[in-house]
Amino acid sequence: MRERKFSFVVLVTVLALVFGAFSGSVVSVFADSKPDLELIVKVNEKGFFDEKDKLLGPKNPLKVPKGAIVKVVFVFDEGVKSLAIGDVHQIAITADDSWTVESDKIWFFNGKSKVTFVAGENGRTQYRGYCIIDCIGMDHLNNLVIHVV
Ligand SMILES: [Cu+2]
Repeated sequence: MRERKFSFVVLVTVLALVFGAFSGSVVSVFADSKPDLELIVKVNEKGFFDEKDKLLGPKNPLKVPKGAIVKVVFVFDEGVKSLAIGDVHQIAITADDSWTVESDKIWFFNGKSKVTFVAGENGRTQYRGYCIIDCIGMDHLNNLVIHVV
C-alpha cells in the first residue's frame, strides 16, 4: 500500500514536470512569435538612437502601425572609453492610460533586452520610453516617443 502511494506521488511529480515543461514551451513560443515590426533602439548616456545613430525623441518619434506586434530591442550602446560604460539601464515604455512594460536591465555584460507589445491596443495612440535607473544619462533617457499611425 505504502509503495503504491509512493509510485502515485512519483507519477504526479513526473506529470507535473512534463506538463510544466510543455506549458513553458508554449509560453515561450508565444513570447517569441514573430513580430510584425522589430525596432532597434540604442541606449547611451546621450539618449535613445535609431540604427543609423539618429537621436530619437519628440522631434523624431518611432512610428508603429496600429495592431502590429511590435518588438523593441534596446541595445546597450555606451562607448568603451566613457564613464557610462559602467552604467546600467532599464527602459520602461508607458502609455497615457498608465499601461507599462519594462525591459530587463541592460549593461556591459547583458547588452540587449526586448519588449513586445501590440501597437494601439485599447485605443492607445502614443507611448513614451524612459530609463528607470539613476544613470549618467538619465537626463537624456526620458523622452523616447512612439506614435501609433
Ligand atoms: Cu539609464
